[in-house]
Amino acid sequence: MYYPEFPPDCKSLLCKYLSPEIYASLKEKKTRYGFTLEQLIRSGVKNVDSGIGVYAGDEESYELFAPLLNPIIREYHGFGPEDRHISDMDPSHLRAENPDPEEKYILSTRIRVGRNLHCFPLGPNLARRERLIVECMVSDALKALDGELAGEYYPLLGMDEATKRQLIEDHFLFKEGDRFLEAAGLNRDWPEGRGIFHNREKTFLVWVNEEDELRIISMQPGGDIQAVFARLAKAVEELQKQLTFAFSERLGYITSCPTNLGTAMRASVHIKLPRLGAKMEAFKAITDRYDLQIRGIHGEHSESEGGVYDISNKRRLGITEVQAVQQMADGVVALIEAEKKL
Ligand code: ADP
Ligand code: DAR
Repeated sequence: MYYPEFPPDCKSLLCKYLSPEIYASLKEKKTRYGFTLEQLIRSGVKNVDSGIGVYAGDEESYELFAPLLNPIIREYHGFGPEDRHISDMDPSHLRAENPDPEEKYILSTRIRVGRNLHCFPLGPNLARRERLIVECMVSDALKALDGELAGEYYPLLGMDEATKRQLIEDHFLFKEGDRFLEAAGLNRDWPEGRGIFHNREKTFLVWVNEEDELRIISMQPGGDIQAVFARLAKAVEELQKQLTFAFSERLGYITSCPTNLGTAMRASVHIKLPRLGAKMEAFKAITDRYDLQIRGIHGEHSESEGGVYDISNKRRLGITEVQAVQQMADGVVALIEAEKKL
């Protein structure tokens, strides 16, 4: 293994922080689950247009490869090695009235958290058998849920193409892993061991073995952010009775990509803002003020369509779940006010 060659215009945090000295100090190291530096950086070495470029293979990666990962975490989250994550998923601490009760702007609200099983490797380092055991444990825990959360688990293996395409088009199911996830080893043995659980109304869903071992999702049409968060908090509380999630006092919930550490939460709305969309400078001034991301309506690397944007929290680590949702809700109020003025 040799020090990777990055092109001069490489902008990933990997090429910014992987100095030859850090590379030399880490290149022979291996975690208890056998994960190496070469595996950690493979995605960013193969995809030099990555934003970050690394995916962890287990909880231990974040300590063993800290000389590389801590500067990346500091730059992305503004979170230093001495900082400690605090979690708060108590819905009574959230003040998020529906910003759009007449449903003129907000098409839908979605809040998700990533989770991985304690004592298992993360996705990039899961052996085939381990991934099937994770699928079995998680789907068993999901089948035990009752009331509003009760539903069915649908393995991706054997799912007919039309159903899969419709679920993706309707924003319920994940797309097959992109080249970044491919290079990280997250698409190995695809589609075996992957699947989606959802209740009848498709307001509570869980992705199994996509980028993380669980993506726990609460979503519904309209802007009732409070109800979406309350459902998610209840679901996580119920699942935590049956499953132990990878969690660190320092970094919060452990995820394969460092951008998802801490709350591992994305709280988003799909919102119609055609006038603001024609004034991107003003649009970005508001989203910057509330630390929000503007994205397309089919998730990462997608475009907005028909003046509809995906607005979500940018920060996930060093703020609590309630603060992340509060920031998104307050930002959406400001965006709707600005759209009305235009
Ligand atoms: P994640 O951040 O959980 O990886 P993405 O942001 O990539 O998820 O989006 C995954 C899917 O969820 C995409 O189809 C996206 O359109 C959909 N999605 C995200 N936010 C919303 C929302 N507020 N309403 C409906 N669908 C959404
Ligand atoms: N393409 C990778 C992913 C960064 C964040 N998105 C995730 N984790 N889905 C990159 O390094 O740009």
